[in-house]
Amino acid sequence: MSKWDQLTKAVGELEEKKVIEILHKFINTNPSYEEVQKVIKACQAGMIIVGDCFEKGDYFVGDLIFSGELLAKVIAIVKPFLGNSSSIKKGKIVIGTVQGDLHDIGKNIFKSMVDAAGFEVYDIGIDQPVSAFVNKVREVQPDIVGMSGVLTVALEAMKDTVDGLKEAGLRDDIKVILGGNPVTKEACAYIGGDAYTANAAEGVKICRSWVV
Ligand code: B12
Repeated sequence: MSKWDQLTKAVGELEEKKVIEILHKFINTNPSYEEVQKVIKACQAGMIIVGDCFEKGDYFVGDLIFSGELLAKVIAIVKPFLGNSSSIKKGKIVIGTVQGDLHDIGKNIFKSMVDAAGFEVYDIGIDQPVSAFVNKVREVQPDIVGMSGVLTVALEAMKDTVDGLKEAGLRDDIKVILGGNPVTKEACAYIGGDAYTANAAEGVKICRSWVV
């Protein structure tokens, strides 16, 4: 089994000791940005196993909470290897998890990466109503708005948020990127986003392409 499969399995089985052991060995190799992406991918796959076990009734909400804490530790360990935040900022981005959704691990990963890529990041947090996005966009006039959501119901909240930005007359001045597993091509078109992804590194590439 490859080390990435081992990591996926250890995250899926909530084996904290094993996860931390694999990561400590990994960071001792002074990993590149691309290698850190492999860690994130492996952990994301592990979290899908956690979600599947929860759906089957083998794991409970307490296990979801534990998996969230475990992934936060993983991100703290690999964050120094995601690159240095550049002092010359390339663009502004407002990010947040939409109303009704409390998940923020993916958002926080994207935040760390887009910050390291040189963006000025304004993170408004989780479970954010339309008004919070609208107010922040009015205040900081970003180039991009990033919305995160992993619950199916987040899709409607994303649509409401994009509609709210339209009603406030702000939509035409910004690009909107949607992040999270439930966002498909069709969902993105329905919501009115400019792009979508379930991969933070791809999200960073898209954002970069918008501000060059
Ligand atoms: C951990 C977890 C929790 C934790 C979250 C802790 C935290 N601080 O975030 C807690 C315990 C709070 C939780 C609660 C619940 N959860 Co939960 N949870 C999960 C779990 C296991 C992992 C999510 C995760 O962090 N994945 C890892 C990250 C890295 O992946 P990611 O979020 O997709 O992010 C990546 C990309 O999508 C992208 N990205 C993310 N955001 C953004 C934003 C932008 C702008 C960009 C560009 C990119 C980007 O970048 C990331 C890295 O590549 C998932 C299982 C799954 N399959 O996802 C269930 C899951 C999402 N939860 C689920 C459920 C049902 C719940 C609860 C309703 C459970 C309950 N009965 O209380 C509550 C809902 C609370 C709420 N209102 O939000 C379901 C959702 C089902 C559905 N279709 O809606 C899932 C799918 C589990 C399942 N299979 O049943 N959960």
